[in-house]
Amino acid sequence: MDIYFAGSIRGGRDDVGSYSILIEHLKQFGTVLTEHVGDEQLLKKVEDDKTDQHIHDRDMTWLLSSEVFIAEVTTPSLGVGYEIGRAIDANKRILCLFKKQEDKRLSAMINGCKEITVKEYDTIEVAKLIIDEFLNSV
Ligand code: 6IA
Repeated sequence: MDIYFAGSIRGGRDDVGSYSILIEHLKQFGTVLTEHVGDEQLLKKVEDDKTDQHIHDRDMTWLLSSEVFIAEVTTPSLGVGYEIGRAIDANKRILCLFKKQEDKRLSAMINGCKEITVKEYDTIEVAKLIIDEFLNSV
Protein backbone atom coordinates (compact mmCIF):
# COMPACT_ATOMS: atom_id res chain seq x y z
CA MET A 1 0.00 0.00 0.00
CA ASP A 2 1.37 3.42 -0.93
CA ILE A 3 0.76 5.95 1.83
CA TYR A 4 1.02 9.72 1.52
CA PHE A 5 1.86 11.27 4.88
CA ALA A 6 1.48 15.05 5.19
CA GLY A 7 2.83 17.31 7.91
CA SER A 8 3.88 20.91 8.23
CA ILE A 9 7.24 21.96 6.75
CA ARG A 10 7.39 25.73 6.16
CA GLY A 11 4.32 26.10 8.41
CA GLY A 12 6.56 25.18 11.36
CA ARG A 13 8.42 22.11 12.53
CA ASP A 14 7.26 21.91 16.18
CA ASP A 15 5.69 18.47 15.63
CA VAL A 16 8.39 16.88 13.47
CA GLY A 17 9.17 14.38 16.26
CA SER A 18 5.60 13.07 16.08
CA TYR A 19 5.70 12.92 12.25
CA SER A 20 8.83 10.80 12.43
CA ILE A 21 7.31 8.33 14.93
CA LEU A 22 4.07 8.06 12.95
CA ILE A 23 5.94 7.51 9.67
CA GLU A 24 7.97 4.68 11.25
CA HIS A 25 4.70 3.16 12.45
CA LEU A 26 3.08 3.51 9.02
CA LYS A 27 5.91 1.61 7.35
CA GLN A 28 4.53 -1.72 8.61
CA PHE A 29 1.47 -1.13 6.40
CA GLY A 30 3.29 -0.25 3.21
CA THR A 31 5.49 2.37 1.55
CA VAL A 32 5.44 5.90 2.91
CA LEU A 33 6.06 8.06 -0.17
CA THR A 34 6.84 11.18 1.87
CA GLU A 35 9.32 10.02 4.48
CA HIS A 36 11.19 13.36 4.26
CA VAL A 37 8.28 15.05 6.14
CA GLY A 38 9.62 13.40 9.32
CA ASP A 39 13.27 14.31 8.67
CA GLU A 40 14.45 16.63 11.48
CA GLN A 41 17.22 17.94 9.25
CA LEU A 42 14.97 18.71 6.27
CA LEU A 43 15.00 22.49 6.65
CA LYS A 44 18.79 22.46 6.95
CA LYS A 45 19.11 20.50 3.72
CA VAL A 46 19.13 23.10 1.01
CA GLU A 47 17.26 21.54 -1.88
CA ASP A 48 19.12 23.90 -4.21
CA ASP A 49 18.56 21.70 -7.18
CA LYS A 50 14.80 21.57 -6.64
CA THR A 51 12.52 24.51 -7.37
CA ASP A 52 9.22 24.90 -5.52
CA GLN A 53 7.48 23.93 -8.76
CA HIS A 54 9.49 20.70 -8.85
CA ILE A 55 8.53 19.96 -5.21
CA HIS A 56 4.84 20.70 -5.88
CA ASP A 57 4.65 18.61 -9.07
CA ARG A 58 6.57 15.68 -7.54
CA ASP A 59 4.41 15.67 -4.40
CA MET A 60 1.20 15.85 -6.45
CA THR A 61 2.31 12.84 -8.52
CA TRP A 62 2.92 10.92 -5.27
CA LEU A 63 -0.37 12.08 -3.75
CA LEU A 64 -2.41 11.07 -6.79
CA SER A 65 -0.71 7.67 -6.96
CA SER A 66 -1.17 6.91 -3.24
CA GLU A 67 -3.90 4.70 -1.84
CA VAL A 68 -4.39 6.51 1.44
CA PHE A 69 -3.67 10.00 2.69
CA ILE A 70 -2.80 10.64 6.34
CA ALA A 71 -2.04 14.09 7.73
CA GLU A 72 -0.87 15.25 11.14
CA VAL A 73 -2.61 18.64 11.29
CA THR A 74 -1.74 20.01 14.74
CA THR A 75 0.66 22.64 13.34
CA PRO A 76 -1.34 24.60 10.76
CA SER A 77 0.24 24.50 7.30
CA LEU A 78 -0.93 26.00 4.01
CA GLY A 79 0.73 23.15 2.13
CA VAL A 80 -1.00 20.45 4.19
CA GLY A 81 -4.38 22.20 3.81
CA TYR A 82 -3.83 22.37 0.05
CA GLU A 83 -2.86 18.70 -0.08
CA ILE A 84 -5.98 17.71 1.86
CA GLY A 85 -8.13 19.60 -0.67
CA ARG A 86 -6.39 17.85 -3.56
CA ALA A 87 -6.77 14.47 -1.83
CA ILE A 88 -10.53 15.07 -1.44
CA ASP A 89 -10.81 15.92 -5.15
CA ALA A 90 -8.98 12.70 -5.97
CA ASN A 91 -11.37 10.66 -3.77
CA LYS A 92 -8.61 9.40 -1.48
CA ARG A 93 -9.33 7.88 1.92
CA ILE A 94 -8.23 10.64 4.29
CA LEU A 95 -7.30 10.57 7.97
CA CYS A 96 -6.34 13.75 9.83
CA LEU A 97 -4.77 13.48 13.28
CA PHE A 98 -4.96 16.43 15.64
CA LYS A 99 -3.25 16.53 19.02
CA LYS A 100 -5.62 17.72 21.74
CA GLN A 101 -4.63 21.06 23.22
CA GLU A 102 -6.36 23.58 25.43
CA ASP A 103 -5.47 26.65 23.40
CA LYS A 104 -5.80 25.39 19.81
CA ARG A 105 -8.71 24.27 17.68
CA LEU A 106 -8.61 22.64 14.30
CA SER A 107 -9.86 24.64 11.33
CA ALA A 108 -13.60 24.19 10.72
CA MET A 109 -12.77 23.57 7.06
CA ILE A 110 -11.02 20.35 8.04
CA ASN A 111 -13.02 19.42 11.13
CA GLY A 112 -16.31 20.09 9.35
CA CYS A 113 -15.57 18.21 6.14
CA LYS A 114 -17.45 14.93 5.88
CA GLU A 115 -14.98 13.44 3.39
CA ILE A 116 -12.27 13.50 6.07
CA THR A 117 -11.92 11.21 9.05
CA VAL A 118 -10.72 13.57 11.79
CA LYS A 119 -9.42 12.09 15.04
CA GLU A 120 -8.04 13.81 18.10
CA TYR A 121 -5.33 12.12 20.12
CA ASP A 122 -3.52 12.86 23.36
CA THR A 123 -0.53 10.54 23.24
CA ILE A 124 1.44 9.20 20.30
CA GLU A 125 0.44 5.66 21.30
CA VAL A 126 -3.22 6.62 20.86
CA ALA A 127 -2.39 8.14 17.45
CA LYS A 128 -0.83 4.82 16.41
CA LEU A 129 -3.97 2.93 17.47
CA ILE A 130 -6.12 5.34 15.45
CA ILE A 131 -3.92 4.70 12.41
CA ASP A 132 -4.19 0.92 12.91
CA GLU A 133 -7.96 1.09 13.06
CA PHE A 134 -8.14 3.37 10.00
CA LEU A 135 -5.80 1.31 7.84
CA ASN A 136 -7.35 -1.99 8.84
CA SER A 137 -10.68 -0.64 7.58
CA VAL A 138 -9.33 0.54 4.20
O1 6IA B 1 3.34 24.73 3.57
P1 6IA B 1 4.22 23.63 4.13
O2 6IA B 1 5.64 23.73 3.73
O3 6IA B 1 4.05 23.48 5.64
O4 6IA B 1 3.62 22.29 3.45
C1 6IA B 1 4.00 21.01 3.90
C2 6IA B 1 3.43 19.94 3.00
O5 6IA B 1 3.76 20.21 1.65
C3 6IA B 1 4.01 18.56 3.32
O6 6IA B 1 2.94 17.66 3.67
C4 6IA B 1 4.72 18.11 2.06
O7 6IA B 1 4.07 17.00 1.47
C5 6IA B 1 4.66 19.28 1.12
N1 6IA B 1 5.97 19.97 0.99
C6 6IA B 1 6.23 21.26 1.24
N2 6IA B 1 7.55 21.54 1.07
C7 6IA B 1 8.13 20.37 0.75
C8 6IA B 1 9.47 19.98 0.49
N3 6IA B 1 10.54 20.78 0.57
N4 6IA B 1 9.76 18.71 0.18
C9 6IA B 1 8.74 17.83 0.11
N5 6IA B 1 7.44 18.12 0.36
C10 6IA B 1 7.14 19.38 0.67
C11 6IA B 1 10.52 22.11 0.93
C12 6IA B 1 11.94 22.61 0.85
C13 6IA B 1 12.64 22.40 2.17
C14 6IA B 1 14.11 22.33 1.96
C15 6IA B 1 12.24 23.53 3.09
